[in-house]
Amino acid sequence: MYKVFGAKGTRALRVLWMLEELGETYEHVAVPPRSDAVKLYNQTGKVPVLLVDDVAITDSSAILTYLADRHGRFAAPAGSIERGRQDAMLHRVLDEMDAILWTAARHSFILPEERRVTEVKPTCKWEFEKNVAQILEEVQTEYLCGTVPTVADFVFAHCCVWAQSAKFPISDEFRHYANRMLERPAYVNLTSV
Ligand SMILES: N[C@@H](CCC(=O)N[C@@H](CS)C(=O)NCC(=O)O)C(=O)O
Repeated sequence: MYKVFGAKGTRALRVLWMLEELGETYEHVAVPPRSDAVKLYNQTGKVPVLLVDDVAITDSSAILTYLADRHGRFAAPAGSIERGRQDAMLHRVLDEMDAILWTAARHSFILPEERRVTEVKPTCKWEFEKNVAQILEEVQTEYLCGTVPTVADFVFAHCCVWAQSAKFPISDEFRHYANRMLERPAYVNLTSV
C-alpha cells in the first residue's frame, strides 16, 4: 500500500500522476511542506514523501524512478544504455528546468524576505526559455527518450505546468510537446478533481 504526502500544488503531483498511470491504489495525505506529518518521515519537511509499507522514500524523481522500476513501466531496464540516457535526460530536466523554477520560487516566497533577490527572476526566465529551446531542438523523437514516455517526460511536463503558474515564458513548441503528456487521461482525471 502506498501513501503519498504532499498537496497537489507541489511536486507531489508528479507522484500522484505516476500512481494513477500505473493503476496502483494509494492514500493521499494532502499536507503542506514542513507540516508535522511530513517531518515525521522527512526531517527537511520537503514533499513529496512516499511511504512504502511504512518506509519513506523522499524526492519526486527518486520516487518516480522507484515506481517505474517496480512496476515495469516508464523506465528502461536498470543497467541498460537506454537507462543511462534516460537518467541523463532526467537530470538535465532537473538541472536546467526544475532547479531554475525552484530558484525563482525561493526568491519569490520561500526564503526569508530579507534574503530574497527579486532581480534574479528575469534571468531565471531567460535561462529557462533558452534551456527548453535547446532540449527541444536536440530531441527529435515523440518523447524525450524515444517513442514511449519515461520518468523524464513526467518531470518535463510538470515543469511546463509549474512554469505556466510562475508566469515563465512558454513557447508554442514547448506547450505542444508537454501536452502529449498533459493530455493523458491519468493526468486530466487527476487535475480535474
Ligand atoms: N528535489 C525535491 C525537492 C522537494 C521540494 O523542495 N519540495 C517543495 C514543494 S514542491 C518543498 O517541500 N518545499 C519546502 C521547503 O523547501 O522548505 C523533489 O523533487 O522532491
